[in-house]
Amino acid sequence: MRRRTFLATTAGVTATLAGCGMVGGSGDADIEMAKNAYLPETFEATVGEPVVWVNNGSRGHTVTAYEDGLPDDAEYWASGGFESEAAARDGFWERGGEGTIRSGETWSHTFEVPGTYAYFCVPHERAGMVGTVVVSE
Ligand SMILES: [Cu+2]
Repeated sequence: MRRRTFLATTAGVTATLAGCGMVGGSGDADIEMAKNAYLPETFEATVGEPVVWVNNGSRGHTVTAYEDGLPDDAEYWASGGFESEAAARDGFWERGGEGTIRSGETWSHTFEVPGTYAYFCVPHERAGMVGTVVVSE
């Protein structure tokens, strides 16, 4: 198992080192992205522990917070590090897919404020690719 994790990590390094949130292989992931869905659609997380998404599909996906789907006092969060939902949408559609987590890549985010977080995939929102993270202490 450790060997498999190591190989998966090595394969992804060159493609993802420039972005933030690079973590280990897909065996470490909490939420899978494939076929225009997040699995599980609702994930229960803990404050201070990273939540890891992996793209096991062939298309690129994003993990993008709904600005009106954040607990009070929580910061905006999205793959690509955008500061607002509008910036994330523009980054994807106007600037060549910024924020994309490509096939085989992982991305992680650590939640510091408990509560319910709603998020979506920019290119596949209309196909129903939405998810929820419920964070508790
Ligand atoms: Cu998607």
